[in-house]
Amino acid sequence: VSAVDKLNMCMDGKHQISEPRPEGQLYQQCAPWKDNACCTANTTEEAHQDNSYLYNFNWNHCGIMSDKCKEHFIQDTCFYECSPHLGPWIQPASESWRKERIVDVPLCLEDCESWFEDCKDDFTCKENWHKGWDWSSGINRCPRDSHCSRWTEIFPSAQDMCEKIWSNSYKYTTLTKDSGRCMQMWFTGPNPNREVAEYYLSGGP
Ligand code: FOL
Repeated sequence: VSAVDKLNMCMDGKHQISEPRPEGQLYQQCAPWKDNACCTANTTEEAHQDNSYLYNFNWNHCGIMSDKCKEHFIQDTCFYECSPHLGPWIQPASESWRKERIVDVPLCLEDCESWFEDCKDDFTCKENWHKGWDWSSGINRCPRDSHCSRWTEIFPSAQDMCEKIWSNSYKYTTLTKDSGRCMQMWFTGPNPNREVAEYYLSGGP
């Protein structure tokens, strides 16, 4: 993949399309990606559902997840499924359900901190949400060797949460949105992440 393509490409995941394209009908929180996206309208509608067919993932594995917390997981799903500017961080994956993954995407401070703030009164039983669930009922439940704990017992800091929850998809940074050096999960208007990808492709810091 050339440097130019790396600026505008889709990862070979479970639901991403092969090439980014405009998709006018992206649902609610995923609408910011409508001008150029790796997701379909259907995927974005599913991203807003509990236990969606995307991964049959159960956010409510330790009681009902609060709406304010869930909003960030929906935004993370939009970012993960729709982003066309993740090229610099795409790596081969060893899971059965995807060929490629993202590693160490530098997430803007505000996005990680607000995610943690809005989830810190919720509960979970696992630090890594990619692996080790009990899937016997069709959706993920806490495995037998675990129990539901306060969010902050599992994730002592925003950094722990952002980095560990999806097996280092994200790297915690102290870079703020105005730096142009970190990726934004939450944005309005034109996608600010293209120039961030450009910066890291041209050598980075
Ligand atoms: N968001 C971000 N930012 N990065 C991601 O990598 C990401 N991945 C998902 C959703 N949002 C993301 C997908 N989530 C399983 C669990 C979670 C999941 C996808 C699949 C799952 O089936 N886990 C099995 C192991 C399957 C395997 O590795 O073959 C398990 O043991 O629980």
